[in-house]
Amino acid sequence: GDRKELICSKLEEMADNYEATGDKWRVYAYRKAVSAVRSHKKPICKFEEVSSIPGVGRKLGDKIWEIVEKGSFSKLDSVKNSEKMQIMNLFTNIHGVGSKTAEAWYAMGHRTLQDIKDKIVLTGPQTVGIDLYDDLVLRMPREEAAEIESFVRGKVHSIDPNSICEVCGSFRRGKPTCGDLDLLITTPDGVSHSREVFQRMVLCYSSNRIMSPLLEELHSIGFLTHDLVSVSPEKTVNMHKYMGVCILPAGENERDRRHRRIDIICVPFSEYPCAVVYFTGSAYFNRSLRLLAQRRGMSLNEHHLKRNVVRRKGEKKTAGEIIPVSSEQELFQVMGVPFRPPEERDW
Ligand code: TTP
Ligand code: MG
Repeated sequence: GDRKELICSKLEEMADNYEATGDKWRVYAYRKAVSAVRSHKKPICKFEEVSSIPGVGRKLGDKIWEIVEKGSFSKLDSVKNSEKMQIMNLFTNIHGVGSKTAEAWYAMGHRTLQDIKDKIVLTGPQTVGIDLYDDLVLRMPREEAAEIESFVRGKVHSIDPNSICEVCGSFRRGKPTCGDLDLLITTPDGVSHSREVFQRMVLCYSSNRIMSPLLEELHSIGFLTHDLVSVSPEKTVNMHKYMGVCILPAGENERDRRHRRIDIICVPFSEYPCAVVYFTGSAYFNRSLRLLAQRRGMSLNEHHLKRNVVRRKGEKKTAGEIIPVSSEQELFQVMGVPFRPPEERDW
């Protein structure tokens, strides 16, 4: 029979292991292979089928064939069972801990979460990450993400009925589970294409008028339970970014609610299309889009698309000019890329 789901789950698990050790290239190769296997239309029963999948090289092909033949993946089993890998996974699953920190803690001889609690001076976000470890290690079902979204959207619209509030991230890409909820907020300002200084004022205005009261209310009703990072436009570029933890009120029939990660980001209306594309992702898709922009003498980030950007040896020589775009569609069009719906933006 077809073993696609088994193949994908084993490769995905291997990618997670490599992520914990910081091996970015292998993570990339394995994730890419997962996506190639998923979108392969025919069942995979013969070796020739494996090697014909675009994006799967010979080495990975051999591994996939092992999974097809034996139903197991010996390299994954040995890596997974190694003590070090289990601990690296344990540590990197703490919010705010990357592979370098985990590696350092391991080298210092720490092996358990209790070791970390007792012997490490943690950052604020890491402390939250450890306190809520059992909840935050889990991805939330799509249905719960939708509930959180409509809950927050209701609050946003009761503050300002004209504002626009949209979930991005893995939810918008149609994923069955989400690591967090990425919520983007903006207010139509009627002055979109005017000077940057003016837009900054407009952002500060919506940040004061919408974001601040929103966050205050969500805290006061106990929906937001922990703050991770909050950067307001006075301190940073054109964006008010809040990262924290929330919990839905328990309904009558629900099992206990869990804490979930939520990001709420407020941007000026003129930057909304670029922000939507960026926060929809995936991170891999964003990288491809940025490279594509560069090849056309443009540059793209979460704020703007710019033209006439001259680079020499990868370094920007001219800053370029902002190309105003009013929608995602227009952004793709100006870049000369066929539009891709969010569900098709994993790569
Ligand atoms: P995430 O919420 O980290 O990613 P996600 O929503 O795709 O997946 P998950 O279910 O695990 O939450 O970030 C949201 C988007 O921001 C992501 O899809 C693309 C963009 N992004 C980058 O482009 N580069 C990055 O390094 C990160 C962290 C995010
Ligand atoms: Mg997300």
